[in-house]
Parts: sequence; structure tokens; C-alpha cells
Amino acid sequence: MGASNEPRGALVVFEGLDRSGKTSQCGKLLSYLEGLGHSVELWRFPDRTTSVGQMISAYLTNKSQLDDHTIHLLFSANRWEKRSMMEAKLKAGTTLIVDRYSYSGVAFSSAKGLDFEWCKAPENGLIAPDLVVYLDIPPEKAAERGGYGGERYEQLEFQKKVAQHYKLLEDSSWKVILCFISCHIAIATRCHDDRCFPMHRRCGETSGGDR
Ligand code: FDM
Repeated sequence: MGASNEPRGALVVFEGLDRSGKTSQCGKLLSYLEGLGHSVELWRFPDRTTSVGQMISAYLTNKSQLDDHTIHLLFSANRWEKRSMMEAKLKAGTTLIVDRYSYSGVAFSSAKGLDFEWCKAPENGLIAPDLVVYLDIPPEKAAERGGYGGERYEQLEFQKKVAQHYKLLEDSSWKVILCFISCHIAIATRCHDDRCFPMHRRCGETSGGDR
């Protein structure tokens, strides 16, 4: 990242199936770190505000059809178009909490049957996360959370495949949170251990509309 007088911000990525609770957890971590006085921003991919992001959004909402390779590359391009801003923010000392990143790109596209290594290739050169928090929820449990909406990938059988492909991506930067189990532990023990933050405190708070 190069030399700078400011301490570098951290790149923290949340990953998981649709309805695994990423959005809630990202929000909680944001509030927590802000409360500690850190400079922190919440990002998400796909970023649907860009022109590439709008193409992705049209595809996800079934308003357009695209070849599987093409949409894969668009998801990756959506990360590349934000790369320089990401680097600048991190260098300036801002911590970024990112809701989905390259792991989603590879897990979802390879779950469709695309070659795993081919899916990884366009991610080479993007900034590596300092920490990946994977919210590990049984696909059936995620599907119960308010039901899936109308988006293309929100189907139980497909999400089961995605879960299998996520597991192939786990490395030393990952912290896997067993959502279903930790939730029950936390309810049983009324865990107020700050070191568990924010995972345990999510119990009973995750709304049905959460992604
Ligand atoms: N998704 C997301 C992908 O297939 N590839 C990617 O690179 C990314 C970032 O898009 F089903 C999928 C995952 C999800 C869908 O994501 C939209 P959100 O988090 O629901 O907006």
C-alpha cells in the first residue's frame, strides 16, 4: 500500500449466502468502530450506483439476460472500478467494511458451473482483505428468514451449491462464524462479552429482510 503518515485502514469483508445476516453485521461493526472513534465506511458489492452496477442490477432483477461469463466479468469490473478509491481510502486511514467481495464473485459463478480457476483470474490484483468474516448459515435457515425476494440467485437449491463453493475459498484470512450455533449459545448464556462483538449481539435482531 506504500508509505504514509496515517495508519492504514483495514479492509474487512463480510461474506455469506443471501439472508445470512451480512448487512446487519456490517452495520453493527460500523457503529461499533465509529463509537471507538475510527474513520470507517460501509461499502457493498455489487455497487449498483455505477453504470456497470446498473447492468448487474438489471441482470439480478431479471430485467436483462447475460451470458454467465459476461455477468461474472461485470461483477469483477464493478470491483475494479472502485479499486483506486478503495486504495486511497485505506491509505488515508479509513477502515472499509465491505458487504461481499471477490469471494461472492467466485462462489456464485462457479456454483453455476463456470471453471473455478477461470472465475478467480479477474480478481487477481484487487486489494486483499485483512479479514474475511464468513457468516456460515445453513441454506435452509437462510431461506426461512423472510423468504427470498425476486432476485435471480435467491433459490434454495442454488444457494446450497454456492455454500459448497464458498468452502473451497476459505483461507487464513477467514473467520467463520457458525451463525445458527452461536445464536443459540448467545441466547442461552446471554453473552455480553465484548470480544464477541458484534456476532453474539445479533441474536434475535436479524430482520427477515436482511441480506
Ligand atoms: N453476487 C455478488 C455475485 O454473483 N457475484 C459477485 O461478485 C457479487 C458481489 O449478487 F446473490 C451475487 C450475490 C447475490 C447478488 O447481492 C446480489 P446482494 O448482496 O443481495 O446485493
